[in-house]
Amino acid sequence: MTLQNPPVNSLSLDFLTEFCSALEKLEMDKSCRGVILTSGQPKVFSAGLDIMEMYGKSPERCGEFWRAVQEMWLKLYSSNMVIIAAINGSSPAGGCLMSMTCDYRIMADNPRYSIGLNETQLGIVAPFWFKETMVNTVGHRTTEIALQLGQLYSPTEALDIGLVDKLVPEDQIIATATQTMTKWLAVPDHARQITKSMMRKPTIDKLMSKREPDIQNFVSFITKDPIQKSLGLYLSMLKKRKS
Ligand code: CO8
Repeated sequence: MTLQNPPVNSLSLDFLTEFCSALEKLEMDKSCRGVILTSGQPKVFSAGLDIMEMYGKSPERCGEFWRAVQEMWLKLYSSNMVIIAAINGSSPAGGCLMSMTCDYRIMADNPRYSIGLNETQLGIVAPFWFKETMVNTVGHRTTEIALQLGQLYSPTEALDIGLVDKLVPEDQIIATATQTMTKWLAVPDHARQITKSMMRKPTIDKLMSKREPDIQNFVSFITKDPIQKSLGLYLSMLKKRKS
């Protein structure tokens, strides 16, 4: 699957809805056992959640957006397919979350790219299921540091802490992902799927049982004046950086 939402594959409500429906089709297709997730945009895997969906929007719209973010995470994290991330560009915040839901992460070895959960840098807080996905990937202590600092890691640093599993030159990323997929698909599906579910079920169950309070929590947090102000400042910083 190639993410195509120019310019930076930000995860808007429309894009998330389309992504979930495409993933569901593959999930139902018995002939599809694995997915390689990559970006069709240069230099960026995904810029994470579309900040414009969280800025100046009504509580109802924010709630609808957050439900779609939850849905994306639930579909990816609980997928029966083997999902390999071919991270061919920067992958901050929601982009990093998306990558961490995959079974294996291969990143392009380009020091200009970065990956991590940088929410605190925007003045916002990564929800418990973002945090738990990271704990499940790199461990508690590394997550504690990474989340408080809102740390973005270079590919080499990300490999060091286990946030990605392999670095390759960018032009070899799809070939490497394909070879890796062959290895994963050699394992009998049912045994691998039950094992995957055993590892991930407690985190998935936790969000499933708290979906509505998590939406309410997001809406009341994101619509607060100081949080809106932080997001506004961050957006103008993004624009200024460009000029
Ligand atoms: N959302 C919306 N617009 C974005 C985003 C985004 N996440 N990222 C970039 N853009 C816009 C830029 O403002 C710019 O717009 P314009 O052309 O109108 O000026 C355009 O996309 C292109 O961006 P750049 O020029 O910056 O592109 P580069 O190729 O130089 O850099 C990067 C790409 C590295 C991805 C860079 O754009 C960047 O760092 N973006 C910000 C990434 C980020 O911080 N995302 C965090 C989103 S928050 C999230 O995912 C989790 C939130 C959890 C909420 C929990 C609350 C309770």
